[in-house]
Amino acid sequence: MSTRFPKLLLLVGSLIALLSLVGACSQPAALPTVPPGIPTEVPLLPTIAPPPPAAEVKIVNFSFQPAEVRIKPGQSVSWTNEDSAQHTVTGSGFDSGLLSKGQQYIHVFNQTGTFDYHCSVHPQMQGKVIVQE
Ligand SMILES: [Cu+2]
Repeated sequence: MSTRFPKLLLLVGSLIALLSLVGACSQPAALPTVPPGIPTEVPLLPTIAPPPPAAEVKIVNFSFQPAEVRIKPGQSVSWTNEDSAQHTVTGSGFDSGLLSKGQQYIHVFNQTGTFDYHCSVHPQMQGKVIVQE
């Protein structure tokens, strides 16, 4: 009996030591390992969403502002109608259709060149996209 007690004490002691060790190991894992605000998921594939437009044109007071923008091939231009009147962005190979107030049209230009466009409702409204390397 006198020899079992120290063994039992040793067993309990080592059990407590083991439990505190497990507790010490599992506790940091319960804490957030990534600071908030940093994305925890890294996409494996490149994101499908296109990059933001390289140039932004506003349609204001029956005009394209700015009337001329320069971008590189593969980049896009966005047009946002801020007039109450409907307008279009119509060029060779691209056409927004009627844009109401607040509507946006984005077109990607993959080839170099100068692309004139106009509004099909108001042909005096004209603009130009210059695509060059
Ligand atoms: Cu127009």
